[in-house]
Amino acid sequence: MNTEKTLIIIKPDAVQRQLVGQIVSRFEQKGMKFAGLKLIHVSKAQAENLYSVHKGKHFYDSLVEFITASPVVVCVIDGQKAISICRNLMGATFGPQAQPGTIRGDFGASVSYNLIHGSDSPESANREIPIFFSPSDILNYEIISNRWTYNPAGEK
Ligand code: IDP
Ligand code: MG
Repeated sequence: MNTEKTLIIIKPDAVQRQLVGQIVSRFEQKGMKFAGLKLIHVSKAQAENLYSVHKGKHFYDSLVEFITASPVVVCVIDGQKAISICRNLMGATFGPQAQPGTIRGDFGASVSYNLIHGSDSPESANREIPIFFSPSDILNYEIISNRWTYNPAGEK
């Protein structure tokens, strides 16, 4: 079975608004497997590394300040098509534009406080995950109910 890993961060606004449980539930309900999950305070160095692609943009400094301002929950989700499935569950970047039914669409009204980060490609995931997780923090196990979440015969 072809699986991929993605980095999900439940951002400071979501932790402060006590939405962690509801956001984790969205991923669990979809059948996503958490391979890593921890509450941390992001350091400035980690934030600058995570957001290095945005260095120089008008929102960069406030983004680094925001993500380091209060604890976050960092997660690794592992599954077939996990990156696109998680991005779809998150919704569009800006709360006012995100569709109802998505995490940002249901919980977010702000552009910069948008509750959640998710890797946008396998390359991004491979770069982002080691910023927060050592290999031994990422667990390899089966979710038994996934026998009926994905067709075991495979899908095109
Ligand atoms: P994404 O989180 O949907 O992948 P990116 O374009 O990668 O969106 O931007 C990273 C983060 O930077 C966003 O999640 C948001 O917190 C912040 N951000 C992006 N564009 C803006 C902006 O125009 N104003 C304020 N914050 C922004
Ligand atoms: Mg992004």
